[in-house]
Amino acid sequence: MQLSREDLEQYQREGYVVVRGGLQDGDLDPVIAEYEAYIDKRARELKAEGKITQLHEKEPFERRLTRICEEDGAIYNELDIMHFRGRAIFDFLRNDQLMDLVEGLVGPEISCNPIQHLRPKMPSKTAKAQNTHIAGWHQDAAVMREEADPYEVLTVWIPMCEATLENGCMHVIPGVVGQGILHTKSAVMEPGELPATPVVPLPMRKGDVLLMHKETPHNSTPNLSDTIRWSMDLRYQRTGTPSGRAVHPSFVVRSRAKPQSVLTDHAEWCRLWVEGLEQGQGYKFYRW
Ligand SMILES: O=C(O)CCC(=O)C(=O)O
Ligand SMILES: [Fe+2]
Repeated sequence: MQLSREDLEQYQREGYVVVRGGLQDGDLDPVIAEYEAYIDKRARELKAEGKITQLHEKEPFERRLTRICEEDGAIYNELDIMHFRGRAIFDFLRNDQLMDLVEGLVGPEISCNPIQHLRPKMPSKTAKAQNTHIAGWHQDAAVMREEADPYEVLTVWIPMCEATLENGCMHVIPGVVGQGILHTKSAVMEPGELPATPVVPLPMRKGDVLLMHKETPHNSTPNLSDTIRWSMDLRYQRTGTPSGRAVHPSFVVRSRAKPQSVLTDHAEWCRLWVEGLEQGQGYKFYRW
């Protein structure tokens, strides 16, 4: 699917657009299956080690990890993209349908930005404090280093199950692009730094894709449901422009000019991340 003229106009005007049904189940299901298989394998290991008493095999993807983590939280910290480094998620980062949407805003020479996460947002009532993942108000530009300021980095937020008001969907403040970084003290915006424009909540279904400008303020609210809000947030920039996190690997995911530059070697991507994570130790990721 290509972005329509209306999508492009909305993005230019509001600083975000939700593309309804931009992806199919077939695009996301290999990633989900890879995570399900890993959680199953790790649950069996934890049970064998006596750390959990039950496998919770019958629970769906949206609940199994919560049940396991009530007894032992180890798996939670192993799932983010740069630590997990699965083949299906690596392939998804250059998924054709996704690239077609990204190309509409970034152009045909696209690199994947290392600020990329897969988040199981756990129900607040049972999660440990560090696993609730309630994102305070921020602009993504503020989590990138200064060298990226003059360039665009597109945020792509993708729910892997339904994201609702109850389970903590995204919220944006529309129409504030062009004023630069509004944060003055920290990576979370203070109430006085927030524009007075009304907030737009963005409930989304699996298959919907949010494309968001890096200056658009956004947050996500607590997960008040009893299931996990699984999502990915990825970022893409024009190849050759700064990622804002130079110590971690960017790599080419689409190129019309040099198709052979696209990184398709999973082992090489894993190597880049292992090296980058090591080099990133002690690196100042934020400007505050
Ligand atoms: O997933 C969330 O709750 C927040 C994600 C976010 O801040 C982002 O995608 O930039
Ligand atoms: Fe963000």
